[in-house]
Parts: sequence; C-alpha cells; structure tokens
Amino acid sequence: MSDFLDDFRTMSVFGATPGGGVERQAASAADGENRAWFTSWLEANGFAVRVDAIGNIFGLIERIPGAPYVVVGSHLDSQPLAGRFDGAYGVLAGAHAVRAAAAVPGGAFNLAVVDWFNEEGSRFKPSMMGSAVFTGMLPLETALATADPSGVTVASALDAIDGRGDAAPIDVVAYLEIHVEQGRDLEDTGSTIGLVSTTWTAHKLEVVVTGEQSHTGAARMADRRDALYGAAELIVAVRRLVDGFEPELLHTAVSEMYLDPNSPVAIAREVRMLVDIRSPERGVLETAVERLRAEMAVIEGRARVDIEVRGLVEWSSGPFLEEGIVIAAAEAERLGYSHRRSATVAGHDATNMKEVVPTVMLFVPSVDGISHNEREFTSDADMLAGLEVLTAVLSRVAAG
Ligand code: HGY
Ligand code: MN
Ligand code: MN
Ligand code: MN
Repeated sequence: MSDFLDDFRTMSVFGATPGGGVERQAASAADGENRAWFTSWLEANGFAVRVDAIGNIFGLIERIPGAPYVVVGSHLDSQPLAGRFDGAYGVLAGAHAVRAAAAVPGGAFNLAVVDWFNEEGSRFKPSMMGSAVFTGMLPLETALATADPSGVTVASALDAIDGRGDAAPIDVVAYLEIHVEQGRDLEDTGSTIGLVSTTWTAHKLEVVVTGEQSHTGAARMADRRDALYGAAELIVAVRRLVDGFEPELLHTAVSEMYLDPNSPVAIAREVRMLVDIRSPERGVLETAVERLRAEMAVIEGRARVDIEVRGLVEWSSGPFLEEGIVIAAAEAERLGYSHRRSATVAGHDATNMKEVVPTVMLFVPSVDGISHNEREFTSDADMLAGLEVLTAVLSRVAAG
C-alpha cells in the first residue's frame, strides 16, 4: 500500500519546475505523464479505469453491482508555472480515501475517484471544462472544438496524449472534493479544515478593443485609434472598480491579453483581453459590471476605439448543502481538527457538481494564502489531516 506522501512526491515530479512548482497545463505532455501515472496507480490498487469523451478519468470500485456512485475528485491540470498542490492534492487524496473507504465492508453505494479534465482553463477556456461537460453545462462538441492560442483544439490535444475515451457517464449520488484553500483565512484563524459553505459569483468577460493600425512615429496623434492605449485605460478602470465598494466585496483583474500586430513600430489595431470580476454578492457584481460598461463607453470616445464584450463565462454564488457541512464538521470534531466554514472565491469542479448532486467541499490551509504560483504550499500534516477527514466524511456519505 503506497503511502500518500510518497505518492504525492512522485506526482510532483511530473512537470516539476525549478521553483518547486509544476507546469502541467491541460493535455500537455506533463499532464499526459501524470495522467498515465495516476491511471497505473488506480489499476494497481484495484480500481477499474474509465475515461470519457472529454478526457475525465474515473477510477471505479464497484462493490455493489448496479448501485450508483459517491464520487470524490478534483483536477490534475495546472496553471502555467504554478503550485504542485492545486487540484493534484485533491485527486490523490480522493484516490486514497476511496481505497480506504472501500476496504470497509458494507455501505449503500459504489465509490469512485475522478480527475476532471482542464479545470484550470489556462490553455483552453472556460475553466472547469471537464466537469461542465459531465454536468451538461457545456456541450461536448463545443469543448472538443475549443482551440488554444496556437490553434490546437482540445480534441487533437487529447488525442496527442491518448486522453480520450468513450465511457458513458456513471450514476452519481454525491460528490466530494478536497482542495487547498488558495486564500489565507484558515492560516489567519489557525484552523486546519475549511468546510466550504458558499462560493462567490464570477463573471469572466472576453473583451476586444479595436482601433486602427498605424505608424508609431509618423501618424499624427489626433489621427490615432490606438487599441493598446484603450486597453490600458480599460485595465485601470477594471482595477479601480474595487475602490467603489467596501474591502473584499469585489475582486477584479485583467489577466490574459493578446494584441495585434504586437510590432515595435505599429500602433495596435486589436487587443483581446480576459476581465475577471468576482463578488460574494450578486448585486455588487452586477453593479460593478454596469459601471464597467459605462467606463467602456467613455474610453471609446477618449481613445477613439471600439470596445466589445464578446464572451462571458460565469458561475453564480450559492450555498453548499448544509447537511454535508454538518457531517464534515462532526467528523473533523471527532478527529480533533479545528475547522471553520469557508467561502470559496476560486471556482472548482465542485462549483459545477453542486448544481446537480449533493456536494461537500473541504479546504486545507495554504501557507501565505498564495496559489497559482510556484510558492504555493501546504504542509504534510495539513494534507494528512485533510485526507483523514475526507475519508471519514466519504465513509459516512457512502454508508447511505
Ligand atoms: O477560475 C477559477 O477560479 C478556477 O480556479 N479555474
Ligand atoms: Mn484547483
Ligand atoms: Mn487553480
Ligand atoms: Mn480552480
């Protein structure tokens, strides 16, 4: 029986970066290597492995023929140059928890672990793609046709790592996920386990600023329609939205940006950017988006550009099942771990799954609250504490 920490160290080798992080973007070679290792671990530990058409990997332990499944999971893909804990911890902890819970006879349901494809949405947008297809929120064909900035589609990227299957969806009665907090509340309050009770609302706007290409030197200033200047004004406007609200009621960022022609002696004709806006209160988020649209109109006049919102990915805030939180609190208490209710600002596959089945999400502390960064860190003790509580909650839920 491989020890959890040994397995985690093994997993952290795939796509390892010099700063102690990983680079395992969805369907990259490193993601493929880690998926292959995970698949062999599942097979070596008595799981039946099923891969679906969008590359979600399921490890099944069918102890009651025909019974539905309690599923535990997260994601193996990472952001570029990111932490080795985000997602991967939850997939491996889920696998160990399922293996331990399945070793105890009885129970009303079968057990499964899942690696959701492309949770991060860094190479292929949107985030949480694999669980969105599984829950019917995103059509499979749309997901497979999505291209990365170099034009490679999800379908061909998955084929390149032999990552597609044809498994039919399994019947899920409940979903559990454990994840590093990616924030600092647990650390600041000295708590070991976060009981995720609600998620913030997120709007991700794909915005295109259109101007006119011209000569950076020769073109008269009054004639210019500089898309990069317009984009710069928009970036500042997005950040200043936050100043109009109480602290920690609104998070905004412009994160991804492409400009054409990106030439040293040509004024940009087009800038494409991703605007990320999140709030715990839907009303605050809607007010912020209204204010931003008003700012866009002003910037269009000032920079003589056109600004268009071309796409929107969103998920709405909402509570997690209270019954699951109560069970998780009782198990953390019984095992002697400090715990508190947490809100998640980051999206997770549990954000999708809670819309279709009873879902329980747990957090363990992130040192300095940092994530999507090689410095991301969670201690062995906290990882093992989370695994212990996850296993206990899984056993309770799977008992029916
Ligand atoms: O967008 C998100 O918050 C998710 O972590 N990908
Ligand atoms: Mn994650
Ligand atoms: Mn992430
Ligand atoms: Mn995430």
